Amino acid sequence: KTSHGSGLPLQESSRPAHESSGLTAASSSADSNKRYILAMFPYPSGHLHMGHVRVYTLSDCLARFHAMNGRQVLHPMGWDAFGLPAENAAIERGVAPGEWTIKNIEYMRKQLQRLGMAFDWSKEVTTCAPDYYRWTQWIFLRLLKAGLAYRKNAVVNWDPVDQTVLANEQVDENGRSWRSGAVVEQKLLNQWFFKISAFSNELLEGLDQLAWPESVKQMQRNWIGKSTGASFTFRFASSEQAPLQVFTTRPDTLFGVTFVALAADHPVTQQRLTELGVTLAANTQGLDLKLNVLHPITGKPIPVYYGSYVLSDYGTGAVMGVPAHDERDATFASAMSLPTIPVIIAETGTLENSGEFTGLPAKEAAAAIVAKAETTGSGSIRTEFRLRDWLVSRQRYWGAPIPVIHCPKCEVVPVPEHDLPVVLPTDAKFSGRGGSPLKTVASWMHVNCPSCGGPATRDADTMDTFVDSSWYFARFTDPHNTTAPFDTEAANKAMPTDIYVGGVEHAILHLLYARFLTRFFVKEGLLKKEASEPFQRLLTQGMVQGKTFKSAVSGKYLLPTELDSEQKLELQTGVAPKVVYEKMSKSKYNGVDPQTMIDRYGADVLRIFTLFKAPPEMALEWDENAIAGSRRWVNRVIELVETVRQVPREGTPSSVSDADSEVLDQLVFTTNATIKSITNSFEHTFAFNTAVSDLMKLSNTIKDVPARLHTQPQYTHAVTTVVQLMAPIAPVVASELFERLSHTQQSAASPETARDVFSAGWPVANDMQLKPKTMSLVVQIRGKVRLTLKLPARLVEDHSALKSAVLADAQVQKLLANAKLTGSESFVAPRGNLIN
Ligand code: ANZ
Ligand code: ZN
Repeated sequence: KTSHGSGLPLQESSRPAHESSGLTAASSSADSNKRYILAMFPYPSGHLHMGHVRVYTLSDCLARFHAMNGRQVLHPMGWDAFGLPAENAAIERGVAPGEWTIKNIEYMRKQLQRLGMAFDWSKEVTTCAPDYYRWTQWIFLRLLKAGLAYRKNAVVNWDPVDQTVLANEQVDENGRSWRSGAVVEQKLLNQWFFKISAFSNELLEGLDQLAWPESVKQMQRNWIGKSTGASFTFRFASSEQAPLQVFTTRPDTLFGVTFVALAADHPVTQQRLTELGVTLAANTQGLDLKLNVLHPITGKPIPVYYGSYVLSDYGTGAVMGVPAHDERDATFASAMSLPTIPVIIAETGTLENSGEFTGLPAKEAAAAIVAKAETTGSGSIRTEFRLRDWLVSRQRYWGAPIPVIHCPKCEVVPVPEHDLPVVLPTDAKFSGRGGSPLKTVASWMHVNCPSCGGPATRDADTMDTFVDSSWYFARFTDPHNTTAPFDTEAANKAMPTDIYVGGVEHAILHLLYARFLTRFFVKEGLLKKEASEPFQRLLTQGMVQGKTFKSAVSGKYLLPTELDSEQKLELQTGVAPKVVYEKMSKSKYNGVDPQTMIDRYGADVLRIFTLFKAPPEMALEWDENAIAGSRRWVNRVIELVETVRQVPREGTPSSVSDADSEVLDQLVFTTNATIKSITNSFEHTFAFNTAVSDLMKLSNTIKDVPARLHTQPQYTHAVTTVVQLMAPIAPVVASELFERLSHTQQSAASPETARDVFSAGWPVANDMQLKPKTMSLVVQIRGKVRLTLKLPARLVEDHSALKSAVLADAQVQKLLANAKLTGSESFVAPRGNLIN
């Protein structure tokens, strides 16, 4: 079947691989038997890239493995279909974003099918479809009702070229937009936020129980950023004005405070600027606000400043300045000519200049100072989180419209649930400038207020596409529900996902947002508590890197046409180029198109190579020359199957010699050991690269079995096992070969019991046969290898019996004829253990 692109001389298989996987033929419906295997769904950019091939090969292998083990597998696929590129295509080429997206989806779906991916396409979801984003909007309204969606004026990163708000992580360290490269400006806009900060602690503590890479958990912890410290109250000396609260992680330095600094939008800053009649310039580092507050313990007057280094949305937007022990405070103090009071002696770590606390070790002093302040109501222990609320408004067209209406009388009015979805109009104008394109569609913008019936307008912004991808895994459990985002019972059965496979670039935001919405669902009673963490186990696949050639002379990236035919020399200079592996990109001429690879080698070989070349978490250096090895292995397995098919069909196995039975014992041992190790790789370690190499080794062992033994059941069992074990990795080849085997009498794959390789089940290792019956013992005498003895393997456990057996051997006795044994001779057993 050419559509599988296996490129191998195989007969047509009766069923396409993605249908014959048996993924729906689960043997039990017990919850513990379910496996929800999810790969991060792709953005439909146009065609698959190598990263997609890698991630979906991983999830597909896992899904097929678990299905073969009789588990109820959910392995769905969908499309993260809203987002900027569709809109840019509209701007640049005048194609409607919806049309562009659908066309890409059609093409990429075909590509995935050609790769032999066993996705359950009946569960496909597309986030830009109204029947999906209807529920994204519904979730927005639930958050709004729960007080977890709110609007506020916020300083946002504004890309003056793309005319859009950027997330912090879309601004590089030089303050430029990741996309347009423009210098990002600060702008004040009224925006919608999701109150993820209300879940800071839960999101932090939930990490501990997860089987995720430690590095990813640490990134999340840092992002959430828990700080423990204290809050102190600095009262105003002269007025009844509300006192200043500061947050500090260093209460031990309280006696070293020489000023308090406030953020620009702190109410006290704003009020004083008005009173003083001054405005802040963008480069004002600090300003004396000509106010004093009182030290919470000593009552000493402390001056209050505006400080540009104080963040408005962290802690209380106010800092107690301790120039002696904090660098930023020191810089500020020297710029403002403020004094410095050292309070901790560097050598001893004890306090000085700190009244009754002088002499205490800093740690003790911190607790004592907070306790003292507590007695006068001017301080307490406090925890702060760095995690900011999630800004979800986007001044973009291709996203889920924010389902609220702005009424001059009633203000913000939620769109009534029965009016959902708020469908995107198809006649928006795209210029790429001037804010939200939805504003250009007057007929869509103007509506009657659902509350008072008067004239009102829709919210012209759409939601961040991260909202769409923060709940798709729940929708997959019940994708066609028209009355709810998902049925609670259905979701409770399938959730949480057991294995989530995806790129480490989503280690922070996507995973955090998804964890947040999941916890919200639990809070709303839409999901059971046990599903609070949506992703139990995370497998982050490494990047696929391309081979780049850099000129050793100019340092420029070289095109293949700039190299000689063997890619050894740069044509122009005659000098060997530098070869490095780097992230695939157009500018580096190192991209590899999966489609070309499928056409050239077939999907199965591509899958095998992807798994074999590197452990899943590591970078994969794409080297087309190395693919030949994977192809050779597939051909070898085909040959092995032929050896089984060609044996005469009649006759019971004739009796075998001792030497032959030893070969068969060894074969049985290797077969069982391979089942065991591959099962372990698939189930626990995800070491797919070693799984493939173990299978290659077993194939080699089988190849060495002499032809006279090809009729033996141990032989056909070994060959059949290779085919079964390779099925999750190379489904098309395995299906075909299994079918061929089932037509031979000797095969363990009896046609009555097994329809195809995927319903035949996963091979089970026979523990009894996991130990070889015989072993090879290398005998050295005075450091020289003299001979190899075959002895019963059980002797390994009985050293003195082993020694006697060796000494009893006729050849050994001959060799030792003239020797006098001292009793300290060494015996080297098969696995290297030394026996004296
Ligand atoms: C006094 C002090 C003395 C501080 C010292 C540090 C060292 P983390 O660990 O990140 O939580 N701070 C508090 N609010 C701030 C704001 N809105 N903008 C800028 N800085 C702020 O940092 C907590 C520390 O950062 C606090 O502890 C405070 O300075 C400062 F030797 O208080 B510290
Ligand atoms: Zn109204």
